[in-house]
Amino acid sequence: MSRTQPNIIITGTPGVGKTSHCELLATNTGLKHLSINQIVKDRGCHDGWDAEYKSWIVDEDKLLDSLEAEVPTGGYILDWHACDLFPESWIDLVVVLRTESTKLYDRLKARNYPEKKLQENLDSEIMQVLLEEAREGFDAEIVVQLRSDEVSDLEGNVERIEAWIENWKKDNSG
Ligand code: DAT
Repeated sequence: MSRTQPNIIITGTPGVGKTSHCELLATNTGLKHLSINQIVKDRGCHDGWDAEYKSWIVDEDKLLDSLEAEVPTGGYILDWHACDLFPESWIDLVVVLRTESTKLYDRLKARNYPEKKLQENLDSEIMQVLLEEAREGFDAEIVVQLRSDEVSDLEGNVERIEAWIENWKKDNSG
């Protein structure tokens, strides 16, 4: 399906700043912020609650079925700590946010993450698991890695993505 507006995934380890980036980007561009966490919860795309990890056990088939009618039409910012389940044909840009581990530790600690979940997420960031997942799932030219250590990074990243969107629209008009 051809789109008049692009679809963008903003991904990365929990705490790197996905929500903050998506909200600012949605405000500045009018693209719609889709919090996949919220959708999983609101639309029941899960097999229950994992009490140890304090997170939903996602049913990926249900989730994709639920997104199929809206996302391929374009204009969405998908906000999630995974990206390889989304069909390549839906996606125009994958942004992987990265945060220095001591800063990420502080952000997750402030969220009262259980110790095991906190450590696993820190390891995942250090091992750049999400970056590898993005590179395996999508063409190298649509995957970008951006730093999200400081508030000024957030502002700069959003400006950069806005410029990318304008270019995409020019390249894909008519
Ligand atoms: P995520 O959606 O990836 O879990 P978030 O947007 O909720 O992350 O951000 C987690 C916390 O870190 C929140 O208190 C805002 C803060 N934060 C996010 N990006 C930041 C940045 N680039 N610089 C400083 N703080 C940031």
